[in-house]
Order: sequence, then C-alpha cells, then structure tokens
Amino acid sequence: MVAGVNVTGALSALAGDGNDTVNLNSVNVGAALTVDGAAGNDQITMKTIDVTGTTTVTGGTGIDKVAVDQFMANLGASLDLGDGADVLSLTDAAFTAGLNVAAGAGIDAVTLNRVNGGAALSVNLGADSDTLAVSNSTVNAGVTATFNGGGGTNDVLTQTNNTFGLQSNIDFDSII
Ligand SMILES: [Ca+2]
Ligand SMILES: [Ca+2]
Ligand SMILES: [Ca+2]
Repeated sequence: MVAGVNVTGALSALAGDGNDTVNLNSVNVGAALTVDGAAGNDQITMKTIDVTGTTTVTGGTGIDKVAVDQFMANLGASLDLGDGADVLSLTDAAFTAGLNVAAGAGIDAVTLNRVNGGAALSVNLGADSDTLAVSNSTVNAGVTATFNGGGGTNDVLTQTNNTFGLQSNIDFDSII
C-alpha cells in the first residue's frame, strides 16, 4: 500500500503473478503511473490520485477487481482488465487527455459514474456477455463516447444522465 505521498517521478506498482492487493491512497504522481496486477485474482484500489503523466493499469489474466475513486489523469489513461470475469468501478474521475478501457474475455462488469473522459472515451467489453453502466458522465465537446460490447450473446449497456454530444454504441444486445 502507498498512502499520502507525493512522488516527483514515475510510480510503478508491479504485483507479479499470484493473487495480489494493490492499494494507492492520496498519492500525487509527478510522471507516469503504471499498475500491473499480472496473472492471478488481483484487487487494485486507487483513491484520491493525481497523475501528471500517463496512466496504465493492467489486470492481466484472472478475476480482477479494480476500484478507482477521485482520480485525476492529466495525460492519456489506459485500463486493461485482461482475461477473466473482471469488475471495474470508476467514480469521480477526470481524464484530460482521454480514457481507454478494455475488459477482455470473460464476463465483465464495468461501471462509470461521474467520469469526465476529456479528449477521448472508449470502453470495449471484449468477448462474452458483459455489463456496462455509465451515469453522470461527460466528454469534451466534439468527442464521440464509444462503447463496444465486444462480442458475446448478452452485452448490456445501462446509461443514466450522461452528457455526451456524440455517442457510438456498438454490439450491445440490450441498451437500457
Ligand atoms: Ca483479468
Ligand atoms: Ca468481456
Ligand atoms: Ca462482450
């Protein structure tokens, strides 16, 4: 666990194989942030984080649970959950240069609430029957928010109170 620190350079949390817990709380990162759960069932929690550089979060194979709350990313951000039935929750997060989420194979559940995707917002749920819930979220004017069910027989998108000027929904079996 890393809590209540200012890191002037880059911060990498490389958990390696096995079931890992990564917990970042109240951390300012002066350059890039890299979190890699690698193989295994990982729990990655990030709360009150400010990242000056790029953000890269990788869940890897296994059933990963990723919770992000009060997150500020000043450069591009990529979250890749990898194979397995993963759960991602993003709350009160702003991505100035954009956010790209890939859930990978497996039955995944992705929730975005009060997320500002900034310059780009893309979520691809990957193979199998996944669920995506997006609420109270936005992107910059002129940006297309793109949500892709990614194959599977029952991909479900639930959306509430978003302000996307442009939105593309691809390969969902149900949109609520
Ligand atoms: Ca995974
Ligand atoms: Ca999937
Ligand atoms: Ca899917």
